[in-house]
Amino acid sequence: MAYPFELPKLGYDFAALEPHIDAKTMEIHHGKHHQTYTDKLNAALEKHQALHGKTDEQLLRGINEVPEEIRGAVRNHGGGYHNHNLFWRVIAPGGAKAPSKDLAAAIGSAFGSFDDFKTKLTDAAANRFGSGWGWLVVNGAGQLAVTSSANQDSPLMDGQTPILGVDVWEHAYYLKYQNRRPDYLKAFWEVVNWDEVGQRYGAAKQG
Ligand code: MN3
Repeated sequence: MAYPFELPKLGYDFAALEPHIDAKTMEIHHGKHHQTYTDKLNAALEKHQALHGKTDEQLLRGINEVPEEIRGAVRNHGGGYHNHNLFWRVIAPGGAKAPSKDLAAAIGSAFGSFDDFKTKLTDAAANRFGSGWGWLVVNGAGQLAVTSSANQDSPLMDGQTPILGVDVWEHAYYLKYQNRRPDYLKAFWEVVNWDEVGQRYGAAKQG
C-alpha cells in the first residue's frame, strides 16, 4: 500500500478473539487508534509528492531519507500504521496453534527452546517501560532475535524484519486487564496465528 494509505479491513469479528482480547478493545483499537495513525500518516505525506509511491515499509526502512520536517510524524504514524497492520494479522483467528517445523527449528536454535523464546519475548514486552512493542524479528544476518521498541518505532528502521509483534500500549489491553500487562501477555500467546508468523518468516528469510 502507498499514499493515500487506507485502514485495512480487520477481516474478522471484533469478538473473534474473546475471551483473550475483548471485542470493545478490538473495536476501539482498530477503528479509532489505527484509523488515527492512518489519517496522520496521510496528512504528513500530503504535500510530499515524491514520497507518494512509497509503501509504508519503504518509508520506515528509509526513515533517514524522509525530509526532516515530517520524519517524526512518519516514524510515529507510519510506524503505528505498519505495526498494527502486522498485529491484526498475527493475532487473526483460525491459524495454526504452534510454529511450523521450519520456524520451530529456527526458534530452537536461536533461543534454546520454544518455552525459552516465549519467556524472552514475554519479558521484553513486560519490561518495555511505558508504551511500545515486543518483537520477534529476522535480523540483517537472517537470524531470529527478540527485541522491543518504544512508542511506534518499527524494527524496520534498524534493518530488521518483524514477523511477530505484541502491542503493549495500554490501549491494547486496559479495558480488560487494566494495569495487569502480564495477564494480557499470557492471553496474547493464546491468539498467535502461527501460520501467519511462519509465512512472514519465510518471506523475511528470502529477503
Ligand atoms: Mn496499538
